[in-house]
Amino acid sequence: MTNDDFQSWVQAHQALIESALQDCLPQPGVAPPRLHGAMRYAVLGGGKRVRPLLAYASGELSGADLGRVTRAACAVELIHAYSLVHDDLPCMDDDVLRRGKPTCHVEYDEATALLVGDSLQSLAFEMLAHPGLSGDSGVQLTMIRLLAEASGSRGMAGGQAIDLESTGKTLELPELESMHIRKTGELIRASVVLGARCGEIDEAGLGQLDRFAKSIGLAFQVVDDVLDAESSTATLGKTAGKDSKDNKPTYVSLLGARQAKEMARELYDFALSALAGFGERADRLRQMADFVVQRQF
Ligand code: GRG
Repeated sequence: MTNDDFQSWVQAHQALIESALQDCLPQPGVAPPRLHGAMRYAVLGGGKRVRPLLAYASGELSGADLGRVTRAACAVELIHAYSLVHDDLPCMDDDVLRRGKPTCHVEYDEATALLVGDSLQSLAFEMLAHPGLSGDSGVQLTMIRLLAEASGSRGMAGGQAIDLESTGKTLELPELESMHIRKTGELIRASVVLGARCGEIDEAGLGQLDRFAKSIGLAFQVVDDVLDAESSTATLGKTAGKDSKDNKPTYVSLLGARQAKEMARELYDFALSALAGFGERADRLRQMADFVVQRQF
């Protein structure tokens, strides 16, 4: 598969997820119109859609039906969008720019942004509980539980709690890693596993994918820290340099930029080694691993 082929695959699947998100979000005319308008503002027309793309890539590996993967991909992207809206609130990261436009609470108001996050979270589980998601209700329940665990207090929300507590403190590398495995890694892991679960995959295969996803999830965060330190607000579409301004421990503050980049490379190699047994079926996931570590925003 060439790089051109990958670029067209990314664009086609970004268009597919955009259209599915357009359809699953309530229309702005539906009551209450302000909340529904704000939900659409927070989700549509922005973002790289890394998590849906990972779900599609692992769905290709397991021979999954595209419609099923699209539902699972919507669920993870809705959870991600909710987390960004809440993360930007004044009581958390207090940011005014996201995906190149004013954050949800700036464009609307804080109460609306809070409800946007709540409602996106509920909609995510509605998508996953859809009767068309899986032919096997046991597998579907497993998928619902997986997303609940990945996004809840033992996963993303828990990671965010540790992040808030650690501002201004010095963390050791294992503590930083444990925070990011929860805050960023768990949802990335869920994206990969949910995509694969939409098709046929055995336990051994799931184990390999899990190893891949853990490494690539952490690599994603290391790259995020490097970009925050080295890139511009215009390129990122969000406020650059915020981590050091807010005195947050990051891979760059702990290791320096050069070593952080080396760490991302090691995690990338580790992720690829986890895919070794899959042969060509995992080529999209390999390309997604490149995409994650080479991204510029
Ligand atoms: C509020 C429960 C709760 C959780 C918030 C994910 C998160 C936890 C906060 C986001 C803040 C942040 C910068 C996290 C680091 C990595 C990350 C998730 C970056 C944003 O994800 P991208 O780059 O964003 O995939 P786009 O806009 O492309 O979707």
